[in-house]
Amino acid sequence: MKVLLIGLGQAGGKIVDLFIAEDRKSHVPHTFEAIAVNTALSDLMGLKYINREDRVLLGETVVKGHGVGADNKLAAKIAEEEIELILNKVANKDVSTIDAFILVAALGGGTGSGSIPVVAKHLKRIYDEPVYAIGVLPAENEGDIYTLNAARSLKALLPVADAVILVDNGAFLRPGESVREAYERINMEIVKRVGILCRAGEVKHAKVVAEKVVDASEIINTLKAGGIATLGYAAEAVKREGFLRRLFKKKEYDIGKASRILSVTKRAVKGRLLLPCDYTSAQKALIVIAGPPEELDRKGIEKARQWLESSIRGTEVRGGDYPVPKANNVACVVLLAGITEIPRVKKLLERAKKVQEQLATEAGGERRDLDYLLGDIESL
Ligand SMILES: Nc1nc2c(ncn2[C@@H]2O[C@H](COP(=O)(O)OP(=O)(O)OP(=O)(O)O)[C@@H](O)[C@H]2O)c(=O)[nH]1
Ligand SMILES: [Mg+2]
Repeated sequence: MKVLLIGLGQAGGKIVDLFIAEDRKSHVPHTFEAIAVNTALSDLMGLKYINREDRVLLGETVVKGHGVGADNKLAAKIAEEEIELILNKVANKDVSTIDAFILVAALGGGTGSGSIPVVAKHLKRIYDEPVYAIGVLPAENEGDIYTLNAARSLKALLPVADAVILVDNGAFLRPGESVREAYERINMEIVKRVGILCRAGEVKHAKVVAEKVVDASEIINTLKAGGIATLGYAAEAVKREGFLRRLFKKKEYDIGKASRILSVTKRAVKGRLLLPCDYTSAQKALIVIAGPPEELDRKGIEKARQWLESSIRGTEVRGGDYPVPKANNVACVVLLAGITEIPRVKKLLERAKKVQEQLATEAGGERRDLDYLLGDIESL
């Protein structure tokens, strides 16, 4: 699936920059094009792989290139007023060759959080291609304002994006580690998973051919579930068996291959998802098995697909393979779409509601105090 990525804010820009770095290393023809948007000049300057002419500085006259300081309402206003700057950059890309847009931002900050729903809305207005979002939620220990920002942004984003792939910054923390220390690892998890998913259908130009290609329509149809989606991943090392051994012990070898695919799929779903949630509440799903072509057993993929189909609420599970010659592991990426049972998001929204009420009483309280005091003052 050919994708135009738009990284918004600091985290969004960094993640998209990593997408491009990995994409340019891959043996598969380029899958991603990218644009970066920010209100902070230094963040844009810090990017390494996104072309300079594909970087957009917003709100220059308002915040003078210094960022919006976690004020996502201000960021939304600036994005709305200066949307043409972004749309012009998009128009400079050859949109007719892309299958989808993916907007990437941390939802807890200011610039990315505030601008992502605005950009999604305008892209939907102009283009027929689906508009997806990757939204990074703050970890629980990141503070009230980030929680409120994320809740507001999610509320605005869900009705306009075709699907929102959520990532929890807290999901990948090791004991005693700060979120900042984990950024690189989290960003790599996102890029690896989404990269495999999108690249899987693009190998058709290479020497090897997938048995069951995961083309753009498979991903798009899965994400038609709408709402919230997430991704699972697991991998298992493979021992390269010699040709003769494979030939003479074919049956045994095939059973081993099929059961490996099933077990790696189960681990991808039940292990660490980008967003912890109850996977059985998914409405649709897509399984991609990547690895050396001789390991991608058709029956194994079918078994894995049937297992997931019988495990989730919905009934539509797709499956395909992504041959990677000389790979030393079999990896599985699972896209779970239309998920509804997400305690992490429920908790975030409940906390955001409390924070909002607290802020309102503080503001209300101040107003009452002044009114009360003014009542004692004689007017002119
Ligand atoms: N996963 C991940 N999260 C990040 C990264 N950098 C920042 N964050 C998280 O992103 C949130 C803050 O959003 P930023 O992207 O820094 O903010 P911004 O969009 O640039 O907005 P302003 O700086 O307020 O203008 C917090 O939850 C951070 O923990 C990163 O590289 N990776
Ligand atoms: Mg910033």
